[in-house]
Amino acid sequence: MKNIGNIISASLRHPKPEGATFSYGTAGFRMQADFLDSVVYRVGLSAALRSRKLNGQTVGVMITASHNPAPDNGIKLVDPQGGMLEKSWETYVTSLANAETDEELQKEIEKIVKVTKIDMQGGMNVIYARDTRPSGEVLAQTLKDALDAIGATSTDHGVKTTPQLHYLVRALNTVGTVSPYGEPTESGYYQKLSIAFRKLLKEKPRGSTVYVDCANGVGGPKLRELKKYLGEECLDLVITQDDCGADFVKTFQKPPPGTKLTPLQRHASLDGDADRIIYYYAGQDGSFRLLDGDKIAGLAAMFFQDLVKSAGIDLKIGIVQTAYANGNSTNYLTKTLKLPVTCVATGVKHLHHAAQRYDIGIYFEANGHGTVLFSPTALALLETHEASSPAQHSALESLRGLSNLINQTVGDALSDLLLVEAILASKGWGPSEWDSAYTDLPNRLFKKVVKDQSLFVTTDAERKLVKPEGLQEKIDELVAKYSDGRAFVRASGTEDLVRIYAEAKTRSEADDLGMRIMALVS
Ligand code: NG1
Repeated sequence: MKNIGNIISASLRHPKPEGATFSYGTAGFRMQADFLDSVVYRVGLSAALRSRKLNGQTVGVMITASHNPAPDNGIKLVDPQGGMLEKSWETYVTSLANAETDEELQKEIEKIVKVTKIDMQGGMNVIYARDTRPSGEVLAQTLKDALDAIGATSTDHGVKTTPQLHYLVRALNTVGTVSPYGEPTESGYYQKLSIAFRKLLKEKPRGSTVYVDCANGVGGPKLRELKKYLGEECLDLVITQDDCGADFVKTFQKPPPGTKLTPLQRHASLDGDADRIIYYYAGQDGSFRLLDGDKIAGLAAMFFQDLVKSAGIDLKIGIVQTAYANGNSTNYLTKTLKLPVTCVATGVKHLHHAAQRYDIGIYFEANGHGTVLFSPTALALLETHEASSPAQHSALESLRGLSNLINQTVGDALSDLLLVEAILASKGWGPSEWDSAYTDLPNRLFKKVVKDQSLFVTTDAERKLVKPEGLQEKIDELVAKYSDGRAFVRASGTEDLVRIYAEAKTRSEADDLGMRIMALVS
């Protein structure tokens, strides 16, 4: 390989911490930023190789640790259609990250080129961006070092939300094709979303007020930018930068400290890189109400089902959830709406993949990561179907608008915010009407640090433990004692610990079940 000398000599500036083991998990590589330098360098090399493998199509690299604490950072790859990196390549990236010496690094690169049959003659194109973490700038420089050394053409897109980078990758790779995704710029992204939103709001331009906490992250400045394109007559966004964000609100089931909730006023919280959102509000009685990813999925499912019916078209709608979905949300989707629900392992890549099997695939994790995917068949039908009544015409127009409004590459807090607001405006609903579809079963989510999380092996979309032996039986015995009891234990893919989830008919039962299972885990 002609640049191998450059690659190895630049690698000397980015040595791997001795003995460290890295793995490309559900969110790419994520850890304390101080340990990331060599990983970032090698991810840069991987991105260039991936681009070369795909004939020079643009590959994306995002530097972010989402909701993790500020001293952490992370890095992940985006494939040319804007989705997550193809599974088989996670192994290659991991092997590069773990090469102990520069000789090993060279061998691993040559192995990848050989095994994946890469023709190294030709261009490599990579774009990258980062969130607002202080460590991002230096890591971006390391990435550039790798891309220069291997001879890739690269563009630094500076600070972006994760979904914006996914958008840019897809938009760049579809310029001049039959289905261009949008103008490949940040303003192209805002234009696409705001035009679709304004169209959807056609008869009801006066939007409501939403207080959006942007978790002190990149969502803040980007939402402010989007607000300029939307115009206040469409939606009155009050943007705040609390330190907590979606994860805090979801985990502790309370508003960010210092946030006062006025009854029926809606609030939303994003996470650090703006790829997830949850809503919440205070009921008439002042009690805190969470409208999480499950509630968003339910709202979207109900709305899409109505629109497809009104449009008189035949499209299969399905929902994808994980084991963390509230039991009553699954009941609502399957029993009230009578729609198919698939349960998959945690991590958006699993949900995204499963959602692609439907014409309209709605996927949300309970914590607010998610989006709605339209299959090529669905998009073609929406394009060509001729309405035979004004009602059909209006439903078709709404579906077309939604297909542009919703980020098709990955869950996107900004796009999901507009999706929720478009549905609420269309129905004339506030948060309590939305919330009334079903009542969540009380639930608790615990974390426990254990000696070795790899000893916890699951099956059945992570709902059952296969190992440690005998533990699942003990969990089953406990669960059977609680009405509407459900619980599971799994190793986190993003932190070195085990998560314990429990739900039951009453708050005290859910707490009790969760605590008892906590005591079983070591
Ligand atoms: P892990 O750490 O594997 O549980 C967490 C979230 C996922 C997802 C990933 C980031 C929970 C229970 N888990 O995964 O839903 O958001 O981080 O991709 O919220």
